[in-house]
Amino acid sequence: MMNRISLKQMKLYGYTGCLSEEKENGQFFYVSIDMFCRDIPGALTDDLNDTINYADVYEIAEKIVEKSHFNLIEHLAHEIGRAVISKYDLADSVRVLVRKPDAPIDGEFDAMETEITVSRKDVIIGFGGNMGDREEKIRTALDMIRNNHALELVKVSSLYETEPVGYDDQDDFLNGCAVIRTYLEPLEVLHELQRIENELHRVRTIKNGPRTIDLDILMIPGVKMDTKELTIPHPRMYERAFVLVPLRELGLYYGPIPEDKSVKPYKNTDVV
Ligand code: PH2
Ligand code: MG
Ligand code: MG
Repeated sequence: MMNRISLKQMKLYGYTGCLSEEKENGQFFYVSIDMFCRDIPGALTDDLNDTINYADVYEIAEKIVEKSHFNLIEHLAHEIGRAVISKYDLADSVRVLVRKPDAPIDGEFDAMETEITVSRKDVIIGFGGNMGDREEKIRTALDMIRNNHALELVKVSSLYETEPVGYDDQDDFLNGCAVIRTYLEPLEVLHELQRIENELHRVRTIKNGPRTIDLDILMIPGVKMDTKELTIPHPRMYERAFVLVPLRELGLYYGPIPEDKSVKPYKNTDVV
């Protein structure tokens, strides 16, 4: 069950609209925000620090509406939702309604209106590497995820020593998987993970060959996609024991596990 904190029909002056006249003269917008939270500790403690202060949310919305000159009310609503959810970890999803009662259109109407929701999702990732100090690379990559304001590292499996898959003539890998919670879109998460790989000086010369660190999106509950840049679920995950064994440990996989390559618990279990 979800709890909710809402701001209803804030009357704010802004400059969003496709017509140049709208961008120049501006008009009134009515903005409503619903913040859905699994838990609002302040409901129990009666402490303002244990909730989302709606006065602060009002200011965020006011600033964005007054300063922006977007074309679309959808984008305006999305920017407000993003700003709010990124500031308040307590919010699992944020729904933003933007109404434009004076849209410059001939005819009679109550208002033009849009509703946009941004929400947090779990992103399940696999990680691994087989070059240099493997433990150190994994520890650093996980710390970089922890320190990223948009990503919350929720759970990490233990590490496994695994035989290489796809290209045999290389050292064994250290592998594991983790759950990240984030309001970012899948492609944005991918880009964050790639940035971390690059910062750790990832080198990769051959397909499936040696690498310092590999961070792959495995699955996102409720999300299926297949683009040039990103396929979810990961297209080869069900053939790979080095992915499935740590997933099973986290209670995220219950199916069969291929036995062609060995996957052994790693000696040092308190790395992560
Ligand atoms: N990654 C690959 C190819 N093969 N084998 C193991 N054991 N572990 C990996 O992480 C791995 C692999 C491509 O990403
Ligand atoms: Mg990979
Ligand atoms: Mg990869």
